[in-house]
Amino acid sequence: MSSSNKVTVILGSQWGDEGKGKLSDILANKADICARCQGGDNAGHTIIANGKKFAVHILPSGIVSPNCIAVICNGVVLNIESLFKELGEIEAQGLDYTNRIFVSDRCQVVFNLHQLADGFNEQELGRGSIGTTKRGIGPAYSTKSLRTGIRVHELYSEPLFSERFRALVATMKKRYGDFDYDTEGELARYKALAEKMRPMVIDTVEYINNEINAGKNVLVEGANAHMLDIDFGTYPYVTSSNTGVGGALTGIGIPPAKVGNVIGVVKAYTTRVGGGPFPTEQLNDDGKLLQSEGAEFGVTTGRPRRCGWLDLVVVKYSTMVNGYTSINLTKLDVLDVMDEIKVATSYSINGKEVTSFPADLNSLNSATVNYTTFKGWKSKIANCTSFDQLPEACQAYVRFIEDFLGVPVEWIGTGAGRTDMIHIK
Ligand code: 2SA
Ligand code: GDP
Ligand code: MG
Repeated sequence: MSSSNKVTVILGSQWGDEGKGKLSDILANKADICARCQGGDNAGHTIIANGKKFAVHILPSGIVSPNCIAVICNGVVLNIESLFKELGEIEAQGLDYTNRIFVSDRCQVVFNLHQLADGFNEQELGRGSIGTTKRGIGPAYSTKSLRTGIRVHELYSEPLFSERFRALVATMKKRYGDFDYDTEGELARYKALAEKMRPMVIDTVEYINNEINAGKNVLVEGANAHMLDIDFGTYPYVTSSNTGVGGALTGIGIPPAKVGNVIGVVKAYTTRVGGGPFPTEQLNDDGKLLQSEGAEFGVTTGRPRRCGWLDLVVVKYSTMVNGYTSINLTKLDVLDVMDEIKVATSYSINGKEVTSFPADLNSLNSATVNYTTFKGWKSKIANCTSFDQLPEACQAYVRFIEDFLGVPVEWIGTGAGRTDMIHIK
């Protein structure tokens, strides 16, 4: 590999759960490093490989490939308990992770305090709640911005860590009232967890940049997705990080010139978990069919996912921001049963046609969605291994998406397993 080797970034283009984990796993098989750059254990990435099912939340999907090194970079908010729980699950599935997992000394730590705050915030919002995963993600990014958060390297510095931890508890109690919390007991517990993690902690900024310069193949696995981005998503119904290519740069500490391919993962229909607008949602039999055929349940919380038609306004917007070089169209097989399939191509708001996603959620409430309708192919595509083998109506659906976005569809998911993927070269 040459020293001009570029990083590949995998990003969710909709509201998450597009199937990033599956593509990450496929590409991680040939990668030296698979890195996470943002989010925390709110993510839920499923990998089905060699007859086994893995669900990772905080770990990069590359952990499933025996020769791939998994790196949790500075932009991630890290729940150390979740890290060890998942590593235990990985080990129980027969995988050895020795010397294959590194954690950035710059990560912000998610304490159970942040999880409590997440619950309190949601309670306060009542009917207007975000529908978070209650993993403490928003509060952890909040204390990062407030500069009261604690970074991994601080865990190893006394009396700094104890002082900052006690101060964090005090601030939380001022904000949320005097909740029950064994500060000294928790502090001791976190110190023990930190010691257990110590061999994994490195300066990932220096490590990854050196590895790229040495010609290593680095894969970045985005978590959550474009419409959950704190800047570009359906604010406030979003997560608390930048989920796009910008988040990959700042979340790892690499210059833009080191990024090569940016693969946008696009589910062949749309799903969303939690509250917030969803213009193409189908609260009818079509939505129910997508939900059951696609087995649409949250990997982290088990919540049923809301379902609707593919929204190309969303995907075009996400393509504009992230500059996808190719698309992985996933779960196309789920549409096998549909008589007809709809795709949103624009919205009409106050009599005007809108082709980019508006910032103001109120204007979305009055929007009508303009659809293009396709005939269903009504046959199973699970055994198709090339584009030519797909039924004609199915090919037309893929070509339409490709033309609309102006980006080639390079991968097509035809089932949940590692091998259920058409690669168009
Ligand atoms: P948070 O917990 O603060 O990040 O929640 C804020 C919003 O972001 C959504 N969110 C997600 N949406 C889809 N998938 C996610 N991961 C899990 C999965 C979700 C699950 O893979 O299925 O199991 O429920 C994820 N994580 C965060 C969340 O629903 C809020 O709308
Ligand atoms: P992620 O968060 O983007 O990694 O996606 P999730 O793992 O949360 O959800 C995607 C779900 O779809 C998982 O259950 C995957 O096993 C499954 N999946 C991924 N690709 C395909 C596909 O092409 N077809 C089908 N039927 N299932 C898929
Ligand atoms: Mg998911």
